[in-house]
Amino acid sequence: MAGINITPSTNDPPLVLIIEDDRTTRLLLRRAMEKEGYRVAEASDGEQGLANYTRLKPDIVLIDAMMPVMDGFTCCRHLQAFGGGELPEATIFARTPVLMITSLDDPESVDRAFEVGASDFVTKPIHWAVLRQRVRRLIQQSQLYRQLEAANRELQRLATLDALTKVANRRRFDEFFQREWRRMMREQAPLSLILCDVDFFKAYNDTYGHQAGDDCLQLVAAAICEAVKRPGDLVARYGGEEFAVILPRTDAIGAVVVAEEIRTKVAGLQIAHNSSTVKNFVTLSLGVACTVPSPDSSCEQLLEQADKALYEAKAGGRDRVQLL
Ligand code: GH3
Ligand code: MG
Ligand code: MG
Ligand code: MG
Repeated sequence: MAGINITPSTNDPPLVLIIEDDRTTRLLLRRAMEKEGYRVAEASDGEQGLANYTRLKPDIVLIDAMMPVMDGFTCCRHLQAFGGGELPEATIFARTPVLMITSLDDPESVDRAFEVGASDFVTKPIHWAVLRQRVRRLIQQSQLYRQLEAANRELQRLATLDALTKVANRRRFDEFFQREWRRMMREQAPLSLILCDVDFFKAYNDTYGHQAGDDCLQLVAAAICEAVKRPGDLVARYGGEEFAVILPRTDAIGAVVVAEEIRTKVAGLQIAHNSSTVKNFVTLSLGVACTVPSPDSSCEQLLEQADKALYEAKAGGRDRVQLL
């Protein structure tokens, strides 16, 4: 997974929160955990345990089942609620693990412990080797799960970006376009699309080389992003030297204003282009289309319309915005 950098949020040893009303047991638990190299926090009943949990965000909770004020089962149920309430079974590993300490002569409490969301249990009198191993395994599991989640989020982010220009890629464009099409249909609001194409880009590559061409595309993409300001808009690399901009809730007049702003920004970069026959710097041609989506039209039609507008902008002399 080259290029994906997942670092743990902290290098501190894991923090164990011990919630236990019996002082002696609490002390023994603390010693055992400190011997393993963990940091330890304590609480002597469920209520205090909840307060410490939210304040300290421990990596694991050891909780006694039988306690005054609030027992371990009730406390455990509340702890799960902090992890996102009614989570599906599959996300159980996403929560902070809770190890319940039950009485050996009380087999029903084991069932109850799992019912309220405990990750595992040990029995009293405590078998210290068993406790150590279970704590170690639960911490490892939850750390691994978090790393996987972070890697997954990073992969998803990378999968939607164009590697060269860092704007959205074609796949993200398609997804976004269809979603906004449906949303604007529900809202009966206009959806605008701008297609931007670099003028005489083949000649640019031939004159200045492919590397300069790549650099140019990066600058153009950044300039387009500068001109597109609303957080609900999307700038994407549509392919090669073409970029697409999706503007939800924007009418044709608004879209033309944005397109002009893009054209001006890119021209303003003043990237020398001596093989261009329109200007001696890099310019864009832009096709704009707008519609209020309806069930008897399609997003493909809007795309075709923008493409046609772009063609007309090219035919009309390039370095211009054309609305269709
Ligand atoms: P027009 O004004 O009609 O748009 O002419 P054009 O030369 O820009 O259009 P054409 O489609 O003939 O050429 C597009 C060029 O864009 C050809 C291709 O090599 C270049 N290109 C596409 N993707 C990339 C890229 O990622 N990097 C570089 N350097 N060039 C690219
Ligand atoms: Mg107790
Ligand atoms: Mg093109
Ligand atoms: Mg071109």
